Amino acid sequence: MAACYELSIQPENVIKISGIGCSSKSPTYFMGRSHGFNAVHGRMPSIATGASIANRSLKTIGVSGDGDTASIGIGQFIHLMRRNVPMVYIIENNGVYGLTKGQFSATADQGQKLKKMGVNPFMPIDLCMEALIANCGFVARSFAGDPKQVKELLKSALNFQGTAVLDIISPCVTFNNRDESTKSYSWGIEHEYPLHDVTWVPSYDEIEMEIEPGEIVEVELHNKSRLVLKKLEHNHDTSDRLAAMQLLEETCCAEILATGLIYLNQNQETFQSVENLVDKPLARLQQDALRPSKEALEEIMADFR
Ligand SMILES: Cc1ncc(C[n+]2csc(CCOP(=O)(O)OP(=O)(O)O)c2C)c(N)n1
Ligand code: SF4
Repeated sequence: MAACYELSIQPENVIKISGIGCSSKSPTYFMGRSHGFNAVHGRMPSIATGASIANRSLKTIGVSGDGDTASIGIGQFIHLMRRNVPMVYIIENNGVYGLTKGQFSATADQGQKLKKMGVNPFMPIDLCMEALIANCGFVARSFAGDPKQVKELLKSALNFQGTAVLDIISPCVTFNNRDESTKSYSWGIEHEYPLHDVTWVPSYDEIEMEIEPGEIVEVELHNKSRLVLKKLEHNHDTSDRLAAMQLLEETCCAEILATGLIYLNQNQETFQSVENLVDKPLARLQQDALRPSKEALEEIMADFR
C-alpha cells in the first residue's frame, strides 16, 4: 500500500490477482478500490496473463504463496516468466501450506521437523533460482522483517516492464516459526544479509543522496526512473545472471539469507510486444477496430491457399 501511495498509483489503475492460500487472501486487505480476482490454486499466472492482455493500461500485481507457486503452480509460474508478462509477482514464502494447517511446501527445508508433519525428506525449491533459470528480468528476495527494503524493491518492481519476481520470506507464525526454520523471524533476523541498500528514485524528482562510504550503483529504468543500489560488503553485480545463480547457491550453503535485488535485465521483449498488441486496452476497442474488413479477410484466406 505504501509503495503504491509513494508512486501515486491510483487504485483504479491496479488489478490484484492471487491464487489460493492465506497469502493469496492478502490482496483483499489493500487498495479496496482496485480491480481484483482471487483465482484457482496455482492458476494465478493464467488469469494475470489474460488480464494484462485485455487491459495493458493497468498495473498487474500478483500475490501468491510458496505452495501456490512452487507446488501446484510451478508450471504456470515458469511459463509466465518465459513469456515475460508485465506484472509484479509477489511470493509470500513461509515454507508451509498455512491455510490447510501447516503441511510442508516445496520450499520447506530438507530435514526440517514439524510437530504434526514429521521430518521433510525433500530438497527445497529456490524460487529465485527458478526465476533466473526461466530468464526472468527482475529477481529479488526480501524478508517481511525488513519492511523498508520490501517497500523499495516493490517500488522498483512496479516500474519494471516485464515480469518482476519478489520472493518475500514471510514467516507463518502459527505453523512454521521455530528458530531452526529458515522461514522463521528469528532465523531471518539473525541471518539476513542485505546485498545493497536499495533506494528507488522517481524520474523527475530532485535526487538527494547521503554520500557514505561504499560504492553506489545507479540503474536507469526504461521510464527514466532510477534505482540506486548502495553496495554493502558483498560485491554483487545485478546484471550478471551466472553470478546471481552462484550467489544463491553460495548463500544457501552458508545459511545466509541474501536479500535485495539479485538480477536485473531490462533488455527483453514483453509478451505484449512479442504479440504485437495495440496499446489501447482490448476491452475498449470498438467494433470497427475488432472486425477485419472483407478485403483483409480475403487477404488472410489467400495466405492459406
Ligand atoms: C486444486 C486445489 N488443491 C488443493 C487445495 C487446498 N489448498 C488450499 S490452500 C493450499 C496451500 C496454500 O499454501 P501456500 O500457497 O503456501 O499459502 P499459505 O496459506 O501458506 O499462505 C492448498 C493445498 C485447493 N484449494 N485447490
Ligand atoms: S500465520 Fe500462518 S496460518 Fe496464520 S494466516 Fe499467516 S500463513 Fe496463515
